[in-house]
Amino acid sequence: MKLSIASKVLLACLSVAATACSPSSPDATGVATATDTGEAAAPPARIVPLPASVETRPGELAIAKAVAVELPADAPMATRALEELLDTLALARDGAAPVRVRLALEDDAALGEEGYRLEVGEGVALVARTDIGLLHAVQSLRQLLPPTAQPEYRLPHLSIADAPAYPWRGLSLDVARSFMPVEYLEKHIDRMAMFKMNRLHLHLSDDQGWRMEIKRYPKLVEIGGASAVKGGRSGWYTQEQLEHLVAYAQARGITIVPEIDMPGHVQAMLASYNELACDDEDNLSTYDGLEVGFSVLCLSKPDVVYPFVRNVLEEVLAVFPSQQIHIGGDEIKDPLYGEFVGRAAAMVKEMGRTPIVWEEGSVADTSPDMLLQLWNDGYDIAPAVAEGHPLILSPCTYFYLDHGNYAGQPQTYDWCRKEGVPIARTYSFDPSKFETAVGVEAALWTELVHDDAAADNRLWPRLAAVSEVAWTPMAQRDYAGFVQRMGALRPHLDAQGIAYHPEPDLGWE
Ligand code: TNX
Repeated sequence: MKLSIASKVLLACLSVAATACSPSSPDATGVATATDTGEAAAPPARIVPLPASVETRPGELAIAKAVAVELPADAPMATRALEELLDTLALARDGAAPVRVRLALEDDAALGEEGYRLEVGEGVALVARTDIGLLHAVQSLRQLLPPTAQPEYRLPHLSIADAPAYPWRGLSLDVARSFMPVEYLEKHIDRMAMFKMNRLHLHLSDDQGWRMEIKRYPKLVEIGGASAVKGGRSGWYTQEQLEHLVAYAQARGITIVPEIDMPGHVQAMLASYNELACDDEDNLSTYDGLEVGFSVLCLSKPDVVYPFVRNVLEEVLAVFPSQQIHIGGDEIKDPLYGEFVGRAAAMVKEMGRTPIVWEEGSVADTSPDMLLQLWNDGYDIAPAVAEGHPLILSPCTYFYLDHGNYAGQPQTYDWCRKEGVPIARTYSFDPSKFETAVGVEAALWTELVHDDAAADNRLWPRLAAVSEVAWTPMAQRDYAGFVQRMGALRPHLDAQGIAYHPEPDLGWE
């Protein structure tokens, strides 16, 4: 395969630590076991996603009341996470405490961009090359500890060396069909961070609603923001709220990737600004149904459509610093479709960013530095891979979380897989079959998901499986081990107030 320079650069900046992601394997179940130290033995090291290597040693470390903390000056994300952890566990910071928790940045190339080492012995040492690596180490430490304050904590003596297989570990949330409040998104970001996920893709526009304030075109939210799928929530975000969310996510190691879906899925846009439709268009009202693929920007009016698209993108990019920007491109048949994708992608590039388009965009004539998001398992993506397009993998039979946790779950779709998408199915995906994959991304479409509890039920615990698919190489994963480790992490999900699906496979019925 020949990759263009741009594509190589993109892959290089996305692909983190594949080399550092080596290592030794855990025991057969993937669960590192604690040594038998008597009655109050430390719990086994149960971490999701499974680290590259976990070695436990005899002995354990007891911690009570306070720890001495050593922090590097320039690791704000890890520092914030550690302080939050200590607060949650009611552990004071006291330089004279017998147990020392030491976070250090070391310029060791073997650690890679996101890798870390975690040692528990006489004290606790977390080492990484970057703030993000240290943040991952803190998340692992957090999972080794209980989620709420206890009189005493016990950690098994161990060494963890870890790094992710893929740099893109994402979730796409459809806030367009049904709006999700900022407070929910904040909670959700915290939950994703616990599983070391790092991309939150917000599907900000669709036929049923437009969710981002665009100052130049206020009717987008006045009209499009007041609309939603039948039974769903309407609403929209101010640019200030989105900037707040971007910063909130950034502080937790997560990049928010915005999507404005074009040139189809645009009824909310057409209802707001009728001139974007062709003159013979007679349906210009907002839409609350479930159909897809019926609306399109009038591509034979380039003088109207392209300046509008450019102006919208300019405001989107000003709010979202993400290097990658999603411009949609799904489910539309129009003779000018390929030209539109080419021109919209070029605009994003001119603005210094990298476009993402749903798989269908592969028909457009673009350079390979455009990312494609694969969503149909059977789509012939091979030609695009041969051209060097990096892929975000979201095949619907594994990752469409609007499909049931089990076959026939009420209020779920089954168009992609009639048996639903049970957690074991999600877990079984092997991304390595796709040569140019940068990672995986699950998707929660919200035609049938209308409140926070329903979103929690569809996302959890399946999103934890997604995190492991993206983090841990296939050869090291095993479902039985995952089941055990997730079983042990249930109190952490409870402590976060997640209304998860009571998954029988995890013994959560
Ligand atoms: C397909 S995947 C869609 C969405 C729907 C979803 C429902 C994709 C790019 N388009 O518009 O919401 O199916 O499962």
